[in-house]
Amino acid sequence: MAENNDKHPSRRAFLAGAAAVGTLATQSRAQSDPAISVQPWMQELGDGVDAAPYGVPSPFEADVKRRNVEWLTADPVSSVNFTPLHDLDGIITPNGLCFERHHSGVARVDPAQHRLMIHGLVERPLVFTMEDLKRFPRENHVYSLECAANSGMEWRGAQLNGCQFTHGMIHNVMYTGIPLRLLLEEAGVGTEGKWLLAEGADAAAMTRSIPMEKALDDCLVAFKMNGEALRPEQGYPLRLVVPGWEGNMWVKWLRRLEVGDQPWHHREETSKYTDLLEDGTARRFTWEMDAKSVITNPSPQAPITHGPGPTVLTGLAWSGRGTIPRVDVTLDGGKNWQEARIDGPSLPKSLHRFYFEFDWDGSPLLLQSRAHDSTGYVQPTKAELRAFRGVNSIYHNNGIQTWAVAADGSAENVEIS
Ligand SMILES: Nc1nc2c(c(=O)[nH]1)N[C@H]1C(S)=C(S)[C@@H](COP(=O)(O)O)O[C@H]1N2
Ligand SMILES: [Mo]
Repeated sequence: MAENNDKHPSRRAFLAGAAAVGTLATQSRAQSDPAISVQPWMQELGDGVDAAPYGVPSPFEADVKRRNVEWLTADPVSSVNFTPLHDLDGIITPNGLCFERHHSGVARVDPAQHRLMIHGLVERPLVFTMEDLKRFPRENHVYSLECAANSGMEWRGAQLNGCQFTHGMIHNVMYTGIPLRLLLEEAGVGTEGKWLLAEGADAAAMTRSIPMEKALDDCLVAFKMNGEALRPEQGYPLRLVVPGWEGNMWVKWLRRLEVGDQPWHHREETSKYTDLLEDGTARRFTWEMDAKSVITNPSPQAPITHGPGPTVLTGLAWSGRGTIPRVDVTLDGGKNWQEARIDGPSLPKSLHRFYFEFDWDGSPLLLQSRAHDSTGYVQPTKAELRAFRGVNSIYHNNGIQTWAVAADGSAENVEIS
């Protein structure tokens, strides 16, 4: 395949290739493709307005859906499903496709009966209704939520065949919410208030300790996602948004915030979401999500079906510490790296979309992507990660992913480094 060193080699190659598409396939279609004739849908009227007062995707897109891996968990009420990253483009995850992770199912909360309590080491314990909350100034921010267990099944080697399953515990949403700082100030947080316990109104009453510095920095108490009310699966009517930090801390169905002077050391920050190292000690409070990326097309669920010639490679990159100024891509398992083209908004702690257009010669490929974040951190190989972390971890796997593409265009999850 073509390799050269100018800054956007892929673009020139692609434009040359685009002409080839024009002369071969698309031109012969102009002579003989029966599908250019008048189709049934041109010969009858379609549905009127209001056929679907809340719109749904085309029936031809029925395969675009969240999926779970049945053997992973014993029961769907304490389980996870995965965002179909290979079917999406741009950076925003549609609400109905955001992966779900519940410890005790989706709480059925009546917003009129929902309350948010702030208590503990505060001057004035407060209880807010949803109506009260909507009188505070709001902000809109796009943030990605990644479960710390994303790619966890891949620690010891390649396992699940598809980026939906290896990387799909992530979604990227525009939240509308109230800065948590404003609510804490309203309650009067003094200097002795160093930690915050957030609790959900689900049957698990899931709780996490959050340092006050973060709570006062960029956390939101959100009630809308991508413009509409939070979906029940995502914490309707209220969820905590903890930008850049592991998904577990983003407490859904948020009902209680207790201010304290030390962390609570509950289940989700002790036996779960800590990383056991080779020497028997465990890393704790690994809140910030490290920079990571994945190629979403081609990938095992999205093989190359058009044969050799112009090919669009695309993927996602993100960092819990800032933006992604650069993504590198290799077609040959890391021998040669080229810079991908980042397209669309580059927002801190949000997904970034990258593209790499190339002329596929039909030979087998080993595809990888490597993210650089705005702090200068570079996404490690799996070997580099294991050298530091061993093989006992489940959480915080941000190693470089490899897809092997065969000559027939099919793709498979493999590990080479
Ligand atoms: N109340 C409550 N909040 C919760 C959970 C939960 O089970 N109950 N799951 C957590 C975990 S482990 C993750 S990764 C994210 C998942 O958010 P999502 O379901 O919107 O994808 O929510 C977090 N917040
Ligand atoms: Mo999670």
